[in-house]
Amino acid sequence: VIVHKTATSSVEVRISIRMLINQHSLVFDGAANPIHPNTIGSIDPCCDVVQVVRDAYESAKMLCEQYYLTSPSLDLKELNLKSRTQPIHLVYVPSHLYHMLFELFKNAMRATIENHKDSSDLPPIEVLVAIGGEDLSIKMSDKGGGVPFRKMENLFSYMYSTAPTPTVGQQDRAPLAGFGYGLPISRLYAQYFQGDLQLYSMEGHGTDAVIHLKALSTDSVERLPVYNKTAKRNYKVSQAADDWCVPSREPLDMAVYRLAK
Ligand code: W6P
Repeated sequence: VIVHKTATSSVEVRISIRMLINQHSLVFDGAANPIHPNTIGSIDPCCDVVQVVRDAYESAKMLCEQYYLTSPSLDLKELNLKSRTQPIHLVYVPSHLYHMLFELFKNAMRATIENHKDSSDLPPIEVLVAIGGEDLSIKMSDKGGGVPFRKMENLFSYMYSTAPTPTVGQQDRAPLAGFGYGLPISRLYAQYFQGDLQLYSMEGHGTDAVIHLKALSTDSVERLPVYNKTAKRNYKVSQAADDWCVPSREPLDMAVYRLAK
């Protein structure tokens, strides 16, 4: 496997290699997956997007209820431009889609609950799946109070991810979603097949998270990392890329926080 000049991230390389190894072993194993007989390795040529949304919601809901004893409901709509009655299918890796949606649901649920602590009813999480001629987009909207614009880019930063989560009270329990590595990795999954993951937030209201995917399999070619001279130089110069947090590169106050713990 080769490393792209834009692939500054070792996670990108890891996603590509894992995809290749997994695909190879699944395909050459010879046995069809008994649960999903149509899949080719990890690729489902007829991936039921709405079903993956429901599955990811149910898993996040279970986690959420363990932690908060409550969870927001799901308001799911689908829009198929070409045929309004046809379900939305896509050639895709369901596990990647599930991973992204699960991450977004956890964040949306946490924001919703933390923002409605003293009210008895929670606003639902709204999901819209829309397919056009080119794009398949999934928008997840929460009314979790949003994130200030200034802090938006932090959500995709691995450095920020390692910061202690500002929880109220319980510092000893892992929160439902602690702005972990989940969001940056989910965006890499989306970008892997030429898609993207974007967050739009309005402080005081809520957050929209949109996953853009290619509707046509001819468009969703893998964004494979390529190894060339530039990449090689990059690896030599900046060994510690921003992907992994080397403890010695952490901000000082975090190192102090760790020592104090
Ligand atoms: C928030 C922060 C966030 C990140 C990702 C997805 C949804 C949300 N909602 O408040």
